[in-house]
Amino acid sequence: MTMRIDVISAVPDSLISPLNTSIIKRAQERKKVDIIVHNLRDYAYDKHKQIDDKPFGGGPGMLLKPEPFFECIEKLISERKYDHILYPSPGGKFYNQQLANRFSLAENIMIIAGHYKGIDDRVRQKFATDEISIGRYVLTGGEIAVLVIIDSVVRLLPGVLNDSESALNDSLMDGDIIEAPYYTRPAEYKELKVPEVLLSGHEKKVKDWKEEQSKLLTEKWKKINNLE
Ligand code: 6GU
Repeated sequence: MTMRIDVISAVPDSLISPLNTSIIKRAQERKKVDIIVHNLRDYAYDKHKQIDDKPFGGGPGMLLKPEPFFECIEKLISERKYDHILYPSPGGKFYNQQLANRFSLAENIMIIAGHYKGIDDRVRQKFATDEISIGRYVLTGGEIAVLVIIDSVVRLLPGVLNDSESALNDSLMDGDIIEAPYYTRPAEYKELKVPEVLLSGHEKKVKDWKEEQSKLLTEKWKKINNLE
């Protein structure tokens, strides 16, 4: 089965390259996901193709007008059923691995990217099923959040990661376990040494070391992030 993801953006160029790179590119080539980026401006119907306007009530900055979004979203909705219509916004629910897992079960997802000061709120009211924030900081627009969501969801789709890639995250399914550090050759570089145990070839000792490191790093991670 191929998941379909439609993204609506005022700056589609900011999405195209990242989505056509590395594992997400490969996932599309393998037909595990079909990602379609819609240029909001293509749905502007006035002759100047205007997509933004000043906010009622004043204030700085410009807003994305409702009509181009309504045109685009209503066309898409008339064509298929969407399991989720996501609106990335600093006011949304904090994104986490659980949400990524849930979204990865969908057949069709739509993502509405805001830009500038955001979008006319009627678009959110009318269509958004999930409002998602990717953290407590401010971005210039929703596009980077769109990429975060797509990346975290697509890597979960069956057949996207190869065995060697997915083995990396066996224990990471809830994102709350930090893994032991990794090393490759050379065993010594600029006087920096790879931990001896990893060179020993002693399977049991290596396994114990990784578990111990993981435990220590997870504890440290909880501490620096004020968790538990
Ligand atoms: Cl989803 N959008 C913007 N503009 N800023 C954010 C965000 C989203 N999540 C955290 N900060």
